[in-house]
Amino acid sequence: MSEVDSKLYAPAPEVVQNAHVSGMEAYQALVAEAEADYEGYWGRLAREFVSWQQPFTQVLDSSNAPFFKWFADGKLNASYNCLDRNVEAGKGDKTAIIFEADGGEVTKVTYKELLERTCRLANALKAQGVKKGDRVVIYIAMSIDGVAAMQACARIGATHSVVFGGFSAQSLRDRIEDTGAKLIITADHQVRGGKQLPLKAIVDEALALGGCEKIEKVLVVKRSGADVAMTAGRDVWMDDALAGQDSFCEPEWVEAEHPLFLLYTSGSTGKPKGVQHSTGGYLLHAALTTKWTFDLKDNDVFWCTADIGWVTGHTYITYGPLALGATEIVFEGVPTYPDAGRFWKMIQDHKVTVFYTAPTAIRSLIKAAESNEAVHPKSYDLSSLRILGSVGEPINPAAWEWYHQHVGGGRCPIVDTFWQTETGGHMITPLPGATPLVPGSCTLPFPGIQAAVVDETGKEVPWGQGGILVVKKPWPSMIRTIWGDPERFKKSYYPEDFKGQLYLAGDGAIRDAKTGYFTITGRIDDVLNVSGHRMGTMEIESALVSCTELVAEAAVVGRPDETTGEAICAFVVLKRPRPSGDEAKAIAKQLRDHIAREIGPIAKPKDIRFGDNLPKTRSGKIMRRLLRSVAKNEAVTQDTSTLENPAILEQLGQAY
Ligand code: 6R9
Repeated sequence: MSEVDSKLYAPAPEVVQNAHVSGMEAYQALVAEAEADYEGYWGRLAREFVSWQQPFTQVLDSSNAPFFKWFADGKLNASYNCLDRNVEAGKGDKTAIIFEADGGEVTKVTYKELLERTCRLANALKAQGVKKGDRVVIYIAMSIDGVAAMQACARIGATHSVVFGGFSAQSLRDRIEDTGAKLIITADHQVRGGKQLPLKAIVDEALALGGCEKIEKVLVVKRSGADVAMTAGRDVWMDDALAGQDSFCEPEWVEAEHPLFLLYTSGSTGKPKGVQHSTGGYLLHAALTTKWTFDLKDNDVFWCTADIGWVTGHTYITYGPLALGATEIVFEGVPTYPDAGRFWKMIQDHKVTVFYTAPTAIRSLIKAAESNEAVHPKSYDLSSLRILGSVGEPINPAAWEWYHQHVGGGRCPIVDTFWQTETGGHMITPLPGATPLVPGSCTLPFPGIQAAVVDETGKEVPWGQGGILVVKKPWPSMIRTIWGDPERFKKSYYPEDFKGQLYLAGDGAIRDAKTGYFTITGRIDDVLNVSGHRMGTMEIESALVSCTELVAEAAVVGRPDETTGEAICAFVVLKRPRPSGDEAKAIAKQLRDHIAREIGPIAKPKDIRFGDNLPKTRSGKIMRRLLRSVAKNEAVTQDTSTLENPAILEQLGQAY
């Protein structure tokens, strides 16, 4: 066997046999079908996977490219597809969600109950004045209410924008303002890792910052029951809003292109982008990829550990599994509470069959398991598991092998799914009953997705040569635009360099010379991936310089980190003399706290280095490549002859 072959994990015959996409021939046949008749392929699947109130007559409309439209004259409702349709199919008493709270209490809801809860919430939203086309911001932790809130918005044609509960008041404010939302759904608190953290108080703070004058109402779910301030006329307890509401709400039939949600993500400039998704095309890909990538069957117990504040939680918690009528876990807490065996215990308790998590979680659990046998997966019965998934960042082969052996017992295929907020669902991923796996590679495009690796001119490079990852054809669940900024959408994703013909993912990739398998080599723009969270370096830089009493100038780069994938390193020039020792430590803490307030704790730099200046070329450009070497504690090998002030390199050697 060659080097490459020895690393291949072919799917076991019993996995292939029962799979929805069974064997490589079946995969190839789908790829060929899409190639032969692209629109025919997507049209067929759209009819199979989505229930339309009014059928579409045209699959793809490219007349205003790159603002593509899919199934444009079709009408549907996403919540009808996720709830009513399952009840009508006789699944009313099937468990839709198994919710496990931080403290371990378990609540289950059936499809019938989730439909009723969603309908009452939808009626409550209407009673508060929310109409089709309005935006609703959701700032809440992992909960049945969170899922129901998203579904309720979809039901009445309101566009939801979920803001991750770890974002600060400032970030929340920026998003509320950008969406022009009318109403916010939040909770009094969130509970994570045994700690009670504020949500409502942060909403109050965000609204007090100004710019959110369009907000009329704030609906507050009771989670902690502790006292929170309520502003008369604006804030309403969810229980009061729900009281007396009917348990059925007629779905609002919307056009396929109607914006289902906006989700903010980081780009290479300072301002987060409001990624706009459609209803029809998005729902199709959510359902389709959930079924094929996870080979999901009716008796599966599916668990995606992502937060609904991120796209993974949208597609693989709120929409995909429910559209298929599956049973899924929603988990409020964190993987390390009460101990680092929490995931394994939950898999054991709920007999989870398909488990989807992030490499950063796996890496931190490996560390914990290695030093404490009690939290090692082998101390739990994980025999229910059938398929494992990974998402958010590259999974390093060592973590892959551990996940495969210790969590999957050597028998569960791992689907390493590459995709983005902008793509709506999986783009490059193995299919468990078809694709032979290679640790560290996301393998091959999902059938119908035409991914390629190109050079700067847009020409495909030979296999074995690294380049820029692009998608050659539009696909149903693609980003429709950046909310309020169509020009930025075009520039970011369909750049002139590629004559506006190729979707630019923002990642580098290389295809294996023999198999053509894709390996993602990381972002090619100024976006960092820390624990699977996307952050723009510019965003963090602006947060730093907004600390005007302290900071004169700042530059942020990433460096590799064993646990979090990448770590944030900030280089800072202060408005006062360069500090050292305890003073530097104290200022570093002050800056981290400032960033936590501006963006959220996830954006706190791991290293802060102080200099009298930043290394710049004579024309005044910050030498970021050089900063990356410094951040890695590497010897600087770059040419520093153009450096304005070589002495500062030494100053930057110390990280706080
Ligand atoms: C779903 C999600 C997108 C960026 C993406 C890439 C990285 C995601 C990956 C992966 C390697 C994988 N990424 N999955 N890199 N292998 N399987 O994570 O969306 O938060 O928008 O991040 O994450 O760099 O461009 P999002």
